[in-house]
Amino acid sequence: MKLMEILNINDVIPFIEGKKVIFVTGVTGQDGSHMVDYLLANTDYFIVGGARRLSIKNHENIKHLETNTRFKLVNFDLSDAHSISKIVEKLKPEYFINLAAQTFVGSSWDFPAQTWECNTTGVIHILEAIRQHKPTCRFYNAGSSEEYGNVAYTPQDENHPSKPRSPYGASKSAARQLVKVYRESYNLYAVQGLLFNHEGTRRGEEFVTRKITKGVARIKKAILEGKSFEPIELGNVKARRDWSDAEDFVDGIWKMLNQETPNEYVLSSNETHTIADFVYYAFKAAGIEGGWHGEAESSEFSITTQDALKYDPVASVLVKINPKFYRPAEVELLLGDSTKARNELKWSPKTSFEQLIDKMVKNDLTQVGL
Ligand code: NDP
Ligand code: GDR
Repeated sequence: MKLMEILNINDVIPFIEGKKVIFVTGVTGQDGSHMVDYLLANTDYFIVGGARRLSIKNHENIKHLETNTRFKLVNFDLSDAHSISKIVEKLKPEYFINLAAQTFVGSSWDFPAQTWECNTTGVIHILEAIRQHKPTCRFYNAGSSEEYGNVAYTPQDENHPSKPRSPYGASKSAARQLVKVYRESYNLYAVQGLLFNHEGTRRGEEFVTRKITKGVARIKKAILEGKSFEPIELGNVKARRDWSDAEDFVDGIWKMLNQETPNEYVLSSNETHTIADFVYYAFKAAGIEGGWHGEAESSEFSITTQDALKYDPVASVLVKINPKFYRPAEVELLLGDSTKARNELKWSPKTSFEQLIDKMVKNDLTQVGL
């Protein structure tokens, strides 16, 4: 794979002269890479993506953009106010879409200060840069249903109070207040969407959906090859999430950025499922019927079809619980109400829960050569 160069800001200038620019951060991640694809397909803007310089590049999600003449990468780190200011001053973007963050809720207890630095202080750096250098730039910051936390009512809409349960949720909640303060103080078009979980084939491997679909592919391959396999190990499978397809959400983000007045919107599927349900449908998508039995930490998911006859009871266990994946505090139930976005933005998700799982499992089966 040829590796895309990450340019310094001054080296990007010749490419954007006379062009209108959108700056997107987090482009090596799931949403950022889908956002770039969406903007290249649906707008005429030149897209500059912000990416960190790493010793070993992680450009898997954007490798298809290597030769695209409307896309360049620039060095970007949320923790560096000076370079963020320079980027806004030199690019003078029409839109700044911030999809970079410390995104893993589980890690936010291990790195609370770094989570705050990226997800909250980083947003102040961006807001200040926009205020000073390009106040007409429209700004999107990625907010999260994790801000709701220990929910007060169900389903959760834009009016639901902020009750975060993790340093991650708290960092996003504080960022929302900052975006609102800058919007009201300086009349900026600055919005933070309230996005429920969204997944897909570019999802990071430690998030539960991708961990499951990759595990399903690994186990399916082992079964087909007649080999033994280790079960997938999960934490709290009783938690409920409102899952959608990330590709549907980037359209909602773009619509939020293009209203007459800036406003906050929930994007969600308006359905909730347990992690245990996700496991069931993921194995089903790979042609493996299984069932849950046992309670709490001794729950197991094992093969229930006649395939099971080929295995001894231990070898037929597909998923088991490992308490190390439990979190210090859990968000037990998330269910969105995206009526406002559906009515005002004319947005709705296109991919169903089962279609999403099917797509992710098929992709991971292909990746293991099936
Ligand atoms: P990913 O984890 O897939 O991507 C995160 C991106 O942020 C990566 O490109 C990562 O770069 C980059 N990043 C992390 N730290 C820094 C930093 N210090 N400076 C610059 N870049 C950094 O996340 P998603 O695409 O899933 O999420 C996008 C946004 O949406 C995030 O803000 C997330 O919190 C939020 N969100 C996501 C939801 C979801 O379900 N996916 C739901 C609600 C909100 P690198 O590749 O170098 O690590
Ligand atoms: P979440 O996503 O915390 O909702 O944050 P994640 O997939 O990490 O967890 C979802 C739920 O699954 C439970 N779980 C496990 N989670 C992981 N990662 N690994 C496991 O083994 C496991 N077992 C059970 C978790 O406890 C949790 O209840 C995602 C991120 O994309 C955030 O950035 C975003 O803001 C929110 O979604 C909305």
